[in-house]
Amino acid sequence: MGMRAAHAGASADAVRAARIDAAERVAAVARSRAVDFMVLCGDTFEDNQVDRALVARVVEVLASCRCPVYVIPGNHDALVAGSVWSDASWSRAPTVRVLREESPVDAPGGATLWPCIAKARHDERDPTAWVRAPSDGRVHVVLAHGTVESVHFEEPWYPIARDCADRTRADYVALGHFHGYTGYASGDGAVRMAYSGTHEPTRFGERDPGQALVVSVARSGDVPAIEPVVTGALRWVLLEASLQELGDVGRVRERVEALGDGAKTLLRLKLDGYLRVDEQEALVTLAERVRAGFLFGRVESTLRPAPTDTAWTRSLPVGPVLDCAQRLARWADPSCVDRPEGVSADVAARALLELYVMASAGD
Ligand SMILES: [Mn+2]
Repeated sequence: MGMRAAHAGASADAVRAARIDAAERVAAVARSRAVDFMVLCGDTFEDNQVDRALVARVVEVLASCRCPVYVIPGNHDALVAGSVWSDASWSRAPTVRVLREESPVDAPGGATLWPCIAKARHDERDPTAWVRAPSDGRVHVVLAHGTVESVHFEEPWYPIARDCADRTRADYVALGHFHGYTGYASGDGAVRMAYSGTHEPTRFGERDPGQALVVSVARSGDVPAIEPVVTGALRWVLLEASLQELGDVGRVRERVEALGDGAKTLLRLKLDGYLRVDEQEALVTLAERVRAGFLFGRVESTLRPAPTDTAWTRSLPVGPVLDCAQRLARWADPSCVDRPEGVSADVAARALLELYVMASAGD
């Protein structure tokens, strides 16, 4: 919450509002499933400078869950002096509890929580190192924020070992930091550790964001049942296409149209390759469609103009490549009368453009 969403341009307000709406859907899931409790595993907020009115609003949403809610600080909203966690609104919501110490906490349903607290933006230590759950029949749940080892992240801090669930003997390790739902198998193949991902997608290129996880552990030692529930509303779509052949603009247009209603979709269309003169108008129309038909739409183009005549063939080295280009150019001329059987002017023109693409690659 509180992301500036500068990457969403004029749609930033809508993107921020969607995150509150999605939080309300998370609370609705907690109510409808009558869960024992809910956990938020860090980076609830973009940073510790977010508007305190937003903090109060988030507390209000969490208080509407009708179950205890346990929250740990993450590296974006680390437990430091003057952090979001010092806001008075937390103390006004008795069912919402910010965990500030590394010590086990009893939760409803016979669970024991092991909160691993981020106290700085960066840390090179495994935040779960202190946890070792006893075999006492309770359901042990580790709450941690960090980077599971050997996974690439932009923010590779707070390393968490892949065998964390085995080592800590936890029934479940609830993770925050990564934006997409990702589970990790224990030594016996059962998944006892997972990132829920963010409740609402955040940016282009994410995998499986926009969900909450409903996790059920009937008894200590049982394999957790993990059910992802969709809570996000906006789609962030990155479409990439390389234009090479006549008709490619139309094919890209079909992919754009296949996205359907654009009111909840942010679209980045990346184009490279070659644009033919006879498709320039179609491209302009497509770009207008992308800009006007979506909540956010942007075309990023490194298209180069395809040749309008065959003058470029004169720069080819003498030999088979030049011979080939000259022959194709002659066949591509609609008035040519000696094309081999099965070769149309259009096929020859396409082949000539492909030769142009190859000959000019790396220019
Ligand atoms: Mn983080």
